[in-house]
Amino acid sequence: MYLSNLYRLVCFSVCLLFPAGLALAEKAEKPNVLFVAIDDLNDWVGCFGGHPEAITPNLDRFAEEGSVVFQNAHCPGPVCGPSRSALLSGFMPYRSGIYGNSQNMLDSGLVQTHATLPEYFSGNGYFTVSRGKIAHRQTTAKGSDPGHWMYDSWVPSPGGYGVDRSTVTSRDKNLIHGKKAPPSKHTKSSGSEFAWGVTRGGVRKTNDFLTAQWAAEELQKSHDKPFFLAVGLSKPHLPFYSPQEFWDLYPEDKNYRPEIRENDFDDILLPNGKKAGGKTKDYLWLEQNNLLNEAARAYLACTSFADHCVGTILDGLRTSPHADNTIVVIWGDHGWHLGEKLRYRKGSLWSESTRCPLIVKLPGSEKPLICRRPVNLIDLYPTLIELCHLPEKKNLDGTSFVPLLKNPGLEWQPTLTIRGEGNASVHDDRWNLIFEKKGVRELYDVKNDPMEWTNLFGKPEVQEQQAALEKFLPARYEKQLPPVEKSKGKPGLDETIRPHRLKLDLQ
Ligand SMILES: [Ca+2]
Ligand SMILES: [Ca+2]
Repeated sequence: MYLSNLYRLVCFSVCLLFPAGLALAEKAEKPNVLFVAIDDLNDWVGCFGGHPEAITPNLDRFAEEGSVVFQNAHCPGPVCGPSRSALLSGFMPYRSGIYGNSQNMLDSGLVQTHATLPEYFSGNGYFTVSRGKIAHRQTTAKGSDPGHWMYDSWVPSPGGYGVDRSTVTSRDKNLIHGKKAPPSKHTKSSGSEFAWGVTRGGVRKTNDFLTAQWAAEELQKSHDKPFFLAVGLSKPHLPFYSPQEFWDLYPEDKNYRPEIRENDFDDILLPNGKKAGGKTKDYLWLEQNNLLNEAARAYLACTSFADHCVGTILDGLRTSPHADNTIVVIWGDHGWHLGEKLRYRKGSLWSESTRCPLIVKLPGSEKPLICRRPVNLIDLYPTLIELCHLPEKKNLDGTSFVPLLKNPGLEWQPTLTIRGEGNASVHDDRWNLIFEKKGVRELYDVKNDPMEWTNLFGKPEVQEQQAALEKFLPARYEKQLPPVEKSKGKPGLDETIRPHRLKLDLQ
């Protein structure tokens, strides 16, 4: 902070003498930010080591080009809404009351009085621009709210994925490769359609590629101000639709399933002694139709497609005038189960669901580093403030991890993930402690038991570690905010939010 104050003083003095020189000095000093979100990407990425067959050459190349790969990064909440709302607002779910996908961050008193991350950058001299999913889309009484109001410029995506219906497998529709599957009790679903298939029209017709191409073009532009460019890719979020060429990377006859233990819940018990879980409907439907392996293959194909789009964005940066003065942050909003703990999807406090990809590259850095210290997406707001020399912002829940970018082996505090009001996990370098409101308690030695098969909670040999981690659990949880007010069919964006926010005296 001292250095940055000194910098401002020097700039101020220079400004008095050479007003035109200040703009130049500031522009040279302030790095741009390229902020790339990948929806529902877990650690099945080469440089994260989560799957031996994952083919992600673009993310891996980027990791090798002097990035810091955070292999033990976690989400504030294990679904889109709370994770992204926390990252963007800077407030953890237990403080904002945003625990699920049905709450709008604008209903939080904290968000109403504080600038979000893009707003803070805009208010401090940056040009902020975005396309694709960064915030979790909500509705308001006046229309749609995809977070457009946070940016100086927000570009809508065309949306939708054309798919070849003859290739579609869908649990919700009970279809296998476009044909009716045998009758099943397990088809009824809530949430996104559990489906996969091949897109029509090739890569260039896909929403994510168009978004990536837009970002690459945006990166060629020159601006008077430093920029904060936020790009959101929507895959590998369900349904797993991807172009044929990415399916072709994964031969059908190979095994892609992670190792699964049928008795995994024998040691995860409710206070009444009953097992706290078992096979979910997704799992049962896939098992009934012998599709467990194909589901994993579909996710991998979709991941390779997302990686291709990341490559398009990064190639845009490499050939741009900003290549040497841009901080790059690539993040996934949470993890994803593909059969582990007998389930699919996200939303749990096991590491499969809380761990998310996070890669940060500073301008000019050439040495690739791996950081295994526990960090969290909540830390990005204060980290980017520090990296871009913006004024310090008080009250944020995260901690700047700038010291880890220079020395990834530094001692570091454990980090939290919140799932609903009253449920939390605490991760440190080695352990995952899970506390649930309904009384389930778990402790895993993730370092030696990465699949979290053996629950050690309460065992005498782990008492010390357990007690140390329990200290990091939230003392209280803010009450969950009410679900969003529906727009009652009003089409279009809610255009009243940004003018309202600009009028506020935000902290
Ligand atoms: Ca997500
Ligand atoms: Ca177990």
